[in-house]
Amino acid sequence: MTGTLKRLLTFSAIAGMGLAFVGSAFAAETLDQVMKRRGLTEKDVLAAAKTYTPTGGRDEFIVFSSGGQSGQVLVYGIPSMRILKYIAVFTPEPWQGYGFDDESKAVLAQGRIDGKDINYGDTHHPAISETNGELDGEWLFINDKANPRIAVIDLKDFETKQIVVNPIMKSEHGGAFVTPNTDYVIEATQYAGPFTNDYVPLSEFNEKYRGAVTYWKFDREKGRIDAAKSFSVELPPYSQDLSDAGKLDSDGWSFTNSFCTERYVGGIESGRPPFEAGCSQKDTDFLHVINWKKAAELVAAGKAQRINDHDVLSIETAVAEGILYLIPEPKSPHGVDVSPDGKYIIVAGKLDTHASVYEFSKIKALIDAKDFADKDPYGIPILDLKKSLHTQVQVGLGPLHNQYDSKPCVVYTSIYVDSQVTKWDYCEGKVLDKISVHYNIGHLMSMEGESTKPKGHYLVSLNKLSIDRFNPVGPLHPQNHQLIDISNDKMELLYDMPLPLGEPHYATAIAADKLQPKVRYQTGWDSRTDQKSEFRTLPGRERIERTGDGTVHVYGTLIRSHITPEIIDVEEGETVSLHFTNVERAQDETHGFALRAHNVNLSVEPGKTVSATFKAEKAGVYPYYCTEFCSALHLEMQGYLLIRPKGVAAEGAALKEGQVYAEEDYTKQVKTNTDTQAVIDSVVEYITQRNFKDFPTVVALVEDATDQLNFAADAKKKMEDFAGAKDWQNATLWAQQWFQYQVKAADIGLRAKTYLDQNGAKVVGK
Ligand code: K7E
Ligand code: CUA
Repeated sequence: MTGTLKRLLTFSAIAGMGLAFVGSAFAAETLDQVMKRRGLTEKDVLAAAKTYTPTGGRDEFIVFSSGGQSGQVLVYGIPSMRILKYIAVFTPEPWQGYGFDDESKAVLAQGRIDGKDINYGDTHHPAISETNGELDGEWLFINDKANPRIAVIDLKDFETKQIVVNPIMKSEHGGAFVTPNTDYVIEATQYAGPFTNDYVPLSEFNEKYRGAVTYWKFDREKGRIDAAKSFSVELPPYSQDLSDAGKLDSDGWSFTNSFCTERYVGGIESGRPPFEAGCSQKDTDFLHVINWKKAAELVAAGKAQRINDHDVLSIETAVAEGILYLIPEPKSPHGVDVSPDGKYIIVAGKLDTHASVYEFSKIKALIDAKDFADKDPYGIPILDLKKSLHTQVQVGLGPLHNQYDSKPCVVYTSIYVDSQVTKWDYCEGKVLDKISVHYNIGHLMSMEGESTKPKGHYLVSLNKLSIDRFNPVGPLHPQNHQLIDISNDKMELLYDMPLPLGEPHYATAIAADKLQPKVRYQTGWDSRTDQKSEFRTLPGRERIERTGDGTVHVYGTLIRSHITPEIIDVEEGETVSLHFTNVERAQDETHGFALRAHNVNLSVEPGKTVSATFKAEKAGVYPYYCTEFCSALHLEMQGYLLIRPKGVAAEGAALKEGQVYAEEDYTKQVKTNTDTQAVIDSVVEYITQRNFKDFPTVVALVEDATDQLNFAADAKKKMEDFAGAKDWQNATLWAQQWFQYQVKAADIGLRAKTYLDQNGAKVVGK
């Protein structure tokens, strides 16, 4: 048996016995001793038991959190609070090759504004796609407040597929929120601006600055937003804020609140009282109530205006057709959240201690009876506040957002100024419980709490400040997400998680079993367009082609442990277009590709094809290598890009290394390989005698091992040819290459064998 294999086999045997030795050599601490040493109370230990997830364990819920101004989405598990991934969305991110390969650059380019790259986003509100008001786990949407944009993320591979730029807004906030069947993704303005892209002086604020709600049409079959079928409803310049779509009883309607309906424009530099003073003069702002279903029909009937190549229903049309209404809401509101049954709409006002519960049936009755209290300066009917309300409840100082429990009538409201979460009953109108959080909570999130079927169990408090909660890391502190147990009458704080990237605003959680992401791509896949890549290639078909326009296309492959081609030879001034396909079929065998001085850094997951195009501007030597530690010979996964000065001829493979190997080296290596093959054969026999086809994981491993053995056969053939010509140097090198493939096949085979052993495979055919 060869050394390497012996090591692999012995290793697995020892790993199996390992546990038996623990405990005898050292006297382990008891739970009591650990509690004493670390100063833990019984309550702490109980909280730990509720969150601790043993190795290999899984979480019940998966959270998608906004990454704030990092322009990314953070993914973590509940109850463990372990971070699983950052999804690159509006910001280049090297680990995922996002913004470094041609395919993802094309996605980022969709988000350009006035032709300019915008390399960050201020993400606020992620939304998971819904079917009949329930989260379905297929798609994720997130907004960019700073540069009004919405991104589409596919939850099959957790990759950003599309970015759309709002055609009329200059600022936004109230997105992304989906309608109950994800027909539309809602995006509402924040700071008003002119719809056109030219200069409009602030003296024309009331006349020419506008807010809007955009309803982005989502084409589920294509998995993309269809900009041509999307539309907006024009609104007054009222600083619209968050939105929510109606559901069940209120399906077809959407709700958007606002602040600064004073339409105040600050200017402290010229002696005017600032925005913050002028924007809080009135006691109430406006909740906007919009019939989006009817709005879509009006647009289809040609009642919209075209502005910047986009359909916009004017305020005038919206009022005339009866699809737009206003209701006063207490001072400077923030969150607006429709109850799971769609019957109530809860609004929390930052400068009011109350949460207001509006009742949709009352709103609808007032609209049907045309019972209006007033009109705003733009002619929009205003419904009476009292007549629209179910109740108002004093919940604390600075209420912001609301999330629903699985128990009927129970809602949680974040209380910013008091740094608390208030649990209350919105049917009866009474407070049930309060808990302190650390500190200054913004949003809060319950499990599927925005859907028609909230799941209860947990709540996360997304705090704006962490102050003294963690080890200090300088003036810029991490954010603090606090996990709270809500399964009992009293809320219990379980865990603090520092989030070291951006300021997350909202987050959304879904039952983990609703997500079914894939483990690999179909070979040769362009993951950004979700089609076979025209640049894919297969092992053995790697090639370098020059096209008439001076472009050198490199069609390469990546597999443990080499990059093909290993030498890329071009002339100064040529354009180089690299295309690499990861031809692994194994799980988690990603290869990277980093090239010096060209800003090329690729992540090529199994099956994926990615490209990088650049100009070979400066003659020189540029090493490249794989950035993922993918196998024992990962460091040898390397190559050179040679950029020759103009007119200098390529050298070819006229390398002059020394003659190292003689015939006895060759014979020795062949003997090793033959012994190794016997071991592989025994593993193969072990696997094939069992019902391995019942285990998809093992089937994938077997495919992967088969690939490696096919490569081995190819190397063996080359070895034999050189041996026939008595070229012992090259014959021995190919014998060693054959051995490399064998080692990889054996490694995979052993993984498959272990899996079968641990998962109760049965012997078949005997
Ligand atoms: Cu910060 Cu929803 Cu943008 Cu509130 S938002 S906190
Ligand atoms: Cu591939 Cu390292």
